[in-house]
Amino acid sequence: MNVQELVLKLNDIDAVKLGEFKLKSGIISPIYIDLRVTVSSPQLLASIAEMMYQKVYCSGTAQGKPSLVCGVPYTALPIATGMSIAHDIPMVVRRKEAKAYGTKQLIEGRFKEGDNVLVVEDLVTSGASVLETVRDLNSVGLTVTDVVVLLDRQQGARETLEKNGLRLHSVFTMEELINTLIESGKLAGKTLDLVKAFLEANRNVTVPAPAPAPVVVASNKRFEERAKIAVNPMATKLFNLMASKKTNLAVAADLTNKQEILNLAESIGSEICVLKTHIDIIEDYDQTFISALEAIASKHNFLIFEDRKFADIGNTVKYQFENGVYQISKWAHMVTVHGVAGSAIIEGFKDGLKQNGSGLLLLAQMSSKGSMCVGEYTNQMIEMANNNKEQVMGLICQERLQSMTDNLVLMTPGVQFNSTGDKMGQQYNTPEYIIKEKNTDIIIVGRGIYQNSQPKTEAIKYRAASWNAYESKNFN
Ligand code: 5BU
Repeated sequence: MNVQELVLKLNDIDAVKLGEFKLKSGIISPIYIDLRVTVSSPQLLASIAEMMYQKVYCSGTAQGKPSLVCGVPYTALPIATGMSIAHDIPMVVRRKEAKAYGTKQLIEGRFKEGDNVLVVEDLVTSGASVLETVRDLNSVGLTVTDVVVLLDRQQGARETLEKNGLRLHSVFTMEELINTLIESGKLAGKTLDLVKAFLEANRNVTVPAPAPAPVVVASNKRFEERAKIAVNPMATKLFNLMASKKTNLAVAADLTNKQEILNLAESIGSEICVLKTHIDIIEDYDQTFISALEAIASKHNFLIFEDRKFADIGNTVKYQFENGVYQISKWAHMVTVHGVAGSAIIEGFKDGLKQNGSGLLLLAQMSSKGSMCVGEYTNQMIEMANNNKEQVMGLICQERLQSMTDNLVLMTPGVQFNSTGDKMGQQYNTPEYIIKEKNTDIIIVGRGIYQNSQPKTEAIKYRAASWNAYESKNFN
């Protein structure tokens, strides 16, 4: 099959669409090539994979056969698979988002450092997506020299990739596609004028460098230093408290009777920096509980964290925070907030936070199986924290990502020495793993401590494990 025949076949299966389409870059285009439909035409798909392979290895520019081909979900994945099977080249797959749990691989498949990978994409516009793929492949030690696409939309990709040391091979360009459609009478008149004008206007789209890969990195500053950088006053207070008391253990006091919680607080208070409550699970709650808990908190020098997980519109969370039976803003030093309602939710807390100089903890990641707080959602929560430093004191997360700045306190639930999980989706990691490998600041332990027959002895063990993990890190 030659290129003209291929283009006409693609047109026949409706892969070429004319109209008004928003591209990933935000640009509105009068022509859109949707190669996803090729999965319905297996013969054509096989030919496409072969033509792309030939383009790279018969042009003489590529350096030998690659060790691996890399498919990017979704459209290019079947193409890369076809190439991999036909030429017996193993494949790796670049996930769109790293999984939050399990093996947490960004690149799936077996490979070794230094392997050369041929990146297979369906089409390129500006080259931004390809650069993201290459970045992720490089981050695990793989090298990329050649990129093959079926279609080059000729909007700057070739130049951008060249600047990044990458050779672009394309089976056909947008110009060739359009010429074939014109010659066969499938594109004419006003639509043709629109397409031509669009291509001319968007010839060179410059691409900003892709954002850094989401890697887990350690902070090189001690809590004392971070207390000085923190903007929210409660973040400063907590960093200083941890540094002076030498504990980064928080306990989740998920008991349903107020006296049981007070007993627990009294017994473990000397070991912790924070006591976390779910105030609405207490069956015999009344205001005396708060004053009793506050007295224990000031005696043992720990802060009170109400894990309310606010998630409504600003106006409603204002009521939920300041009013009702619990009047949380009056006593909680920190509360958790979901981002599903958008960043305007922060407005609902502004008055209440002033009462106590307290802070918000945004839920960037959760410990439960199948949590949807991953990928772009997590990034948005980090951004929300960075844009609201006065109100936001930290994040609830499972790992310290590069974009999490040192002013934020990072707290991690889902911690136990001896269990991998419960029957209701909770997943556990050890204190050492969370503090040393995942680089967060505070472990939150619930059942691991309050269900133990000796909560105090157990709290001492958790405290030692997480503090020693913190002390064993490298600081400036
Ligand atoms: P556990 O008994 O250690 O599993 O208790 C963990 C506590 O942390 C419990 O109060 C949860 O509500 C809380 N939690 C959590 O487990 N996972 C999360 O992602 C968030 C909070 Br956010």
